[in-house]
Amino acid sequence: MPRVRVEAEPSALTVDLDSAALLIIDMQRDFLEPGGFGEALGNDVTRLRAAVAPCKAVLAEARRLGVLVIHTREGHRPDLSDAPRHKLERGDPSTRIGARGPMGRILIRGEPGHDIIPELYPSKAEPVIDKPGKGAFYQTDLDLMLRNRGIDTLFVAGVTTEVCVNTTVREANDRGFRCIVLADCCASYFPEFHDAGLAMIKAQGGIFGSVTGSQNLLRPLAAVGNQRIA
Ligand code: C5J
Repeated sequence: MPRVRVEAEPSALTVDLDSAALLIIDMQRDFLEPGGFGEALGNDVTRLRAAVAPCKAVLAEARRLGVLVIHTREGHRPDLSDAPRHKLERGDPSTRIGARGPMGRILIRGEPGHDIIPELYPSKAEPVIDKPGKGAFYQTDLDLMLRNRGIDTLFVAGVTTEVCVNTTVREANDRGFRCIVLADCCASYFPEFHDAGLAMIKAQGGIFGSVTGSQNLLRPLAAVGNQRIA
């Protein structure tokens, strides 16, 4: 597969699409829709919607070009045995993790709210990583999966920018993966945390990774598609 040049901050990068993957983090109903975990914590979940359309566009291009796509979901076993006590004790008891809500038990695997939003629903071929923590590498087989497929670069999208996206990027960086975070494909309940989360990644010469807008990836991907069709 071809290489593409991606304009990014702090500097442009060349990416071999054979060794790149699109990682879409926690685009779950529990975070993006009313009645889920995000709202239970007092957040305005509509703030996350801005990331959906750009994510959808990048997902479509990745699928078209055969770039590996991996989705993640944050959540816990129904018996809560994989959830630390301090996490379970957060918030009002009637809306905590495991409590019943309009989309089933909050942040519990197998419940409607835990699943990925219909707009970005994984295809059968796309691995879905169920993670008990914020980071997608913690207690999952993501690292193994990426290494088995020879992946060294991750295009990162999802929610929320400063929590699961940032944690995953930091984990990935320590494990030797190059991260290119797609700014408009990420979102936060707190716009200032979104901005700060991205700033922290790209500061100091890209201490955790690079940041760019989805258009800066879509443009070179579209050009690849045209060359291949011609
Ligand atoms: C949060 C996440 N915010 N996916 N999870 O609790 O960022």
